[in-house]
Amino acid sequence: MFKKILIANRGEIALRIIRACKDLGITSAAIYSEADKKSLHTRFADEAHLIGPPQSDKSYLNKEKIIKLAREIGADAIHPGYGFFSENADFIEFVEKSGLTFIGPSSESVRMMGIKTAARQLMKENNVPIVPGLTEPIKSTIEAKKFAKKIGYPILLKASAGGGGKGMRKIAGELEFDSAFEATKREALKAFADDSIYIEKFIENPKHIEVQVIADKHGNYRHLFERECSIQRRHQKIIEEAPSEFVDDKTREKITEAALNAAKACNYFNAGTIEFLMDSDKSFYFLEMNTRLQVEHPVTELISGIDLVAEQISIASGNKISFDQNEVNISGYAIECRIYAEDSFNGFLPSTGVIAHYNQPSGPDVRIDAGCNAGSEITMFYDPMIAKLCTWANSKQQAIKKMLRALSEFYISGVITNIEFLKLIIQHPDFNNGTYGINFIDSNISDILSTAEKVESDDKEEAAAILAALIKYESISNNVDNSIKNENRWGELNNE
Ligand code: MV4
Repeated sequence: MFKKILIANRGEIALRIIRACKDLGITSAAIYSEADKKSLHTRFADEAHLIGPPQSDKSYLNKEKIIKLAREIGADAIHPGYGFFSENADFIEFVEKSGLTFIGPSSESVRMMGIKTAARQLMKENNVPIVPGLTEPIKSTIEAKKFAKKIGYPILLKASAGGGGKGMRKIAGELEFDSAFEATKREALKAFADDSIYIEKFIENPKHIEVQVIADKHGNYRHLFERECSIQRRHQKIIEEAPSEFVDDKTREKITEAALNAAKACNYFNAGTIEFLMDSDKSFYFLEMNTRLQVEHPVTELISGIDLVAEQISIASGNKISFDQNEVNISGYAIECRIYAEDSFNGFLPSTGVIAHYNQPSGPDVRIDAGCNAGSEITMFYDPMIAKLCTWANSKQQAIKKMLRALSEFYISGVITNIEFLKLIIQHPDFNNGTYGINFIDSNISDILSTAEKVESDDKEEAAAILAALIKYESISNNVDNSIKNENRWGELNNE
């Protein structure tokens, strides 16, 4: 096992990795930028090393400096977390050549999954269903138009080197083809320095279902079931669940088998996720593979009882996976809400500033992964996620109830958060029914925002009525009325 791990990340995920290191008896070494001198990850790690200025490219993305530091401090391995270097094949290769261990897949596996057309071809050859479409970049627009007609409009043009929503364009019919083709090519060249594009059939409002896999360096592969990640806005996930109530046992059997085939096809080791689109008839199609630990991994940990980060570290050091497939079962239901510093009711504008007060929920079946507390600053330099709040219960309905309870216990001042917006989403009838696809937020935004206005005006009326009642009451007695109905009284308690 490793003696010391350098954590090439910040925020909540750096803390998550520090905790796993402590549990395993491994020394944790944090790196931090000048903006993170007082951050939790800097304080909680066994040791912390200043890496550079606040800008990511000068600190958390300074490849040479990070590897040099790892050598100097005698680290045996580097954990990249998510984002930053986690899926950068050049960085991984650099780590491999330096003699250190990268806690993640090989640079080769990451490269194989990086080019979408090649990944689709590989999946096709390995019994993983792909969205109908091309597995090679378009060479001739005449041929491409013939192909589009054959599979039927609408279609999507996608950048071969793309992913995560960039370099993608919908075409409703042949008339739009030429201009869309040129525009997507330009975009792809600009974003990925590669103008190869290909065609997929457009799937209307599918679900986004992903499967967690894990593999060791001895050829053992396991899956840890699926996550439902359809509640998103502009490719930013907001709420994730495990398992998906939409996935029945038969479909689960098929989709997890497909995911294992995908991992085997690229000789994968460590933790990874296979993303699928799922149609209303439960047919599913490979979308892409995320060759890293994901933000939403806690919901999988909650339903499986497996510590994914500890397992990642153990596998990277050469151990076999610690469990058999038949030893893991789905236990209960978990939901994750991402708490962002943003003004959801005002164009989702990011909200920067210093967090003045911070109280986080706790109690039975609540898990918090937070990177901030009182005094932390939300800056433009990094992701505005404040915390991940998960609840666990025997059923989705109970998990939602616990989530509402927990969300109401949050008290954050100094920055605006999306907590009220999250409460509205989880109370929406469609969220409760499970009948939603990736368009859920966009399609229901006016509905959700108007509910917020209604709640607010009800509150005002109610507040006025309570005040009137109080005045009347106080004129008779000096007793303090403790019966004010207010689900969050932090403001009062802090005399704000
Ligand atoms: C699609 C699609 C519909 N049909 N492909 C967006 C991100 C990129 N990874 C793939 N994406 C999509 N590909 C076909 N053939 C719809 C999306 C999509 C999406 C997918 C997953 C999660 C959120 C999404 C939001 C918008 C569009």
